[in-house]
This record gives sequence, structure tokens and C-alpha cells, in this order.
Amino acid sequence: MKASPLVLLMMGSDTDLPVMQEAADILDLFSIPYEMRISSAHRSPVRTLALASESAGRGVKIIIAGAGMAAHLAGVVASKTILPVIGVPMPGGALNGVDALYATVQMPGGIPVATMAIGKAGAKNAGLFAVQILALTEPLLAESLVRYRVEMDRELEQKDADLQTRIG
Ligand code: RP5
Repeated sequence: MKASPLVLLMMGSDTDLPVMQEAADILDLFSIPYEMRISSAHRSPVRTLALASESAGRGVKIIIAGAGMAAHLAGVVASKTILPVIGVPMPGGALNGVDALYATVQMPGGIPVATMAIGKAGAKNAGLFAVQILALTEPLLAESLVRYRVEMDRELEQKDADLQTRIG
């Protein structure tokens, strides 16, 4: 049986998937059960509101919402739940994601959205931020995060050693 999702991964369009996959990859890496849904604040507002308002009752702990252009998805979702919402602005469009960044980050006081960077780095960090929140009450997850950082450090050290060899 599939474990019930702890993270709801939402995106405004299927065109967001290549970016949002970065968040999914991190959740997979840490074995966090999640559900991925396409739902738009503008094109499918009723379904978006339902997904947001039903999520806590279904055992979801954190929502990650990625959208581009006039990116209202994360903010609209946050308005319907008290779960932490992490927003990821999508790149692309005439303004290459700056529009989505402003739309996601500039929330009015009272309804917070934890906004990440534009694009793949933001989606990856959204996944990691969700894991960090879950790790507050899961010591084994906290240990995995520490190991992840140690491994990152090791990889960089190796890259530096390779560089030193190349340049003599
Ligand atoms: C937003 O509009 C989506 O999140 C997407 O980033 C952007 C463009 O959507 P498509 O026209 O590619 O479906 O709602």
C-alpha cells in the first residue's frame, strides 16, 4: 500500500514539471512520501482551493507550490490552510521568472509563503526545506540531512582536488 503523503507538491502547469521534479527527487532521496498535483490558481481555482483546504485532514504536513508568470498558486493555497507553504517561482515567460518571484514572495502580512529561488535551485531547496521541517520531529531524518551535507562537502573537496591536479 502506498504511504499517505506528508508533502503535497503542486504546480500550476505540466510545463512546470521539469523544474518541480528537482523537489520530487529530493523527497525521493529522503524517502518522504509525497503527492504531485497539477492545479492552477487561475485555470482551476475551485480544485486548487479544495486541494489546499483538504490537505491537512489527509495527513499532509507541508505544501510546496510552484508556478510561473502571475504566480498566485502558493499564496492562494496558503490562504486556505495553516500548513507551511513553500513557494517556487518558475522561470520562463517574458520576464524569465522575475514576475513569478515577486508574485510569490510579496505576500501581504498574515498569510506567509516561504519563497525559494527561481527555477531548479529553488525547487531543490523547497524539497530540502520540507525535509528540514519534517526533521524537527524525526531524529533519523535529521541524521540523514547531516549526512547529506557531509557528502556535499566531500564532493566539493574532490572537485577542488581534481582542479588542483588539472592546473598542476
Ligand atoms: C502558470 O503559468 C504555470 O505555473 C506556468 O508556469 C505558467 C505557464 O503555463 P503554461 O501556459 O505553460 O501551461 O500558471
